[in-house]
Amino acid sequence: MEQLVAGEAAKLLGQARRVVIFTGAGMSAESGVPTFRDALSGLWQQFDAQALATPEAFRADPALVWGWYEWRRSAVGRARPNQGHVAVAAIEARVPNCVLVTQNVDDLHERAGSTAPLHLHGSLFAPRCSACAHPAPAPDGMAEEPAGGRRITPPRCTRCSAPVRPGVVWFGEALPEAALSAAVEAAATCDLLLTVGTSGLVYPAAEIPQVAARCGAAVIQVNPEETPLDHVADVNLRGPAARVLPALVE
Ligand code: BV8
Ligand code: ZN
Repeated sequence: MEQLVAGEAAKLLGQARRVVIFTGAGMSAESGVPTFRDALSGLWQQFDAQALATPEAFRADPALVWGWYEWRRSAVGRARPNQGHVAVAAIEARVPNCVLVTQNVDDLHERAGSTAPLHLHGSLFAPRCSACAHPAPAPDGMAEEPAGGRRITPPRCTRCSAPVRPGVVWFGEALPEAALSAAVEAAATCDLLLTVGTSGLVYPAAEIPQVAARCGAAVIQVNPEETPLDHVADVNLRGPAARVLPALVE
């Protein structure tokens, strides 16, 4: 059954002229980067990601939140793009009009050769001032994962000396307008959307595959687990991205 379904997906992909690839944290799981939920296993499990990934948490304890993001940034720095990221870049190179939209804040798509992913939730590599938004350099060196968690006092803005914050979109914050409208426009005009490694729980990003389906595109989902997007997808490929995606571009 699985072979048949993958063959159907590869055929749909081969016929598509305008493709959107929509990725979530599961895309980076096989690179050893914890997905959002399991970013809290071990060291951080006493925290709720949704509680840490908020402006309120940063205001209350900037060193705790900055330390968490520095730990995640160092995990990404030690990781390598997996075969799924490489397959995504191969699809982008092959399809005449292909837009990559990612919820991920890592740089693994770029390191696998994707040239212009739309980052709906920002990036671990674009810190900025929490007051005047002046861009700040991502500190070099890696915050190793020390036992028992680690507060790291955030650097100060060189322009107004307010604390520097991670360049990600926190819960309760608006997504970057340009990236979101470009992603919606691409989803509304594509003929196929490939959604990979997302639970489809976080809005408004989770709207993207639904916009594509409503506008008549074929939707293929790659995920080892069931998600709310099962009902949106025409083809559900039940498996990990680094195994399933390369088979689509053979
Ligand atoms: C907004 C950056 C309005 C930070 C992220 C109630 C209260 C408050 C808010 C809300 C509410 N109800 C709804 C909301 C809105 C809220 C929301 O959607 N909440 C959810 C939880 C219900 N959304 C927001 O707050 C957004 N902003 O609405 O603003 C507004 C408008 C105007 C003006 C002002 C305000 C902002 C949302 C962005 C949050 N930031 N990331 C950071 O990274 O720290 S989202 C974060 O969680 C990740 O980016 C990820 O996308 C998302 C989910 O995390 P995960 O579950 O890990 O990842 P994912 O969902 O992708 O799931 C992993 C999947 O991979 C699983 O399905 C798994 O099966 C699969 N998988 C595992 N291994 C593999 C695999 N797949 C393939 N291969 C594998 N090997
Ligand atoms: Zn500043």
